[in-house]
Amino acid sequence: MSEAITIIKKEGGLAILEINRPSALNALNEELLKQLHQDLGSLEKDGQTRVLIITGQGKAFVAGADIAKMKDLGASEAEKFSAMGQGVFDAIQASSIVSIAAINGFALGGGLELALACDIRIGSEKAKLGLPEVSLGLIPGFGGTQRLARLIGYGLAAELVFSGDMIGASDAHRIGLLNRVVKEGEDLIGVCKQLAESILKKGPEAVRLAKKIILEGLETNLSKGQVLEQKAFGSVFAGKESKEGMGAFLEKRTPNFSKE
Ligand code: CO8
Repeated sequence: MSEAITIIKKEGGLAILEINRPSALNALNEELLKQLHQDLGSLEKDGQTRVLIITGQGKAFVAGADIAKMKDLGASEAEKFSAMGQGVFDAIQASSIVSIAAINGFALGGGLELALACDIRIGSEKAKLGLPEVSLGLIPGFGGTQRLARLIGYGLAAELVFSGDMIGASDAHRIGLLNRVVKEGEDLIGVCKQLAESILKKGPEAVRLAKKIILEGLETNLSKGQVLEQKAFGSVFAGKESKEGMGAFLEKRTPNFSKE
């Protein structure tokens, strides 16, 4: 039997998804993209998973879209492939599940674009990040031209996209592409799990709503974003979670959000 291209481990509200195509440095072909979409759908459906860590098997997180599979595409097929990949990554970003990219090695091209669609990026010291598409006569096609500039600003995104250069973890951290760098010898997944546990202890509805509002706010101007926040802020008062959270603080006890 052939090995699964993604492996999912569930631990309570946390799921760890490992991309398992190490012989091609986890390069994304159509099958793998479809599998990722399907995995996300099942995790959303189970109603249990609230944080998802995505990582790669072997020395790469994901080394990009599968170049061998792209080489003979025509223009309209390439456009479709771009739309398909964007659709999968949009679904990850829009999901109520908080996603953490645990970048264990190369995150290049489509691999960096996958990481950019995650809410949080934590890299090992060995991580190498970049959008090398121009070296192949291509441009990023899974959201990279859009998400990178939104995350780190136009000038830095322009340098990375136009040069196609890879950068190391400490530079990626310095420019805000990585939230944190985990030193060699330390456990990358362990660090990601600690963060996940911290998120899992908080009000699930509050976290879900905060994610939604931050993302919606990025698509609009400040005053409209503030209105979105006001409405969401009001709506949390209608739920039991805020009563439990504030009540627990005043009663000097740990909140129990699971009873909601
Ligand atoms: N696609 C297909 N196969 C790959 C890819 C890839 N992106 N990356 C690595 N591989 C394969 C290699 O061909 C090799 O296979 P084999 O053993 O059969 O020869 C195997 O993985 C191991 O790779 P290397 O021997 O090259 O390993 P090294 O450690 O020497 O080098 C690198 C590692 C530097 C990461 C190198 O593999 C590399 O440069 N890879 C390509 C990186 C790249 O250019 N990525 C961007 C791809 S384009 C893209 O992602 C566009 C996304 C948007 C698509 C929009 C749709 C139209």
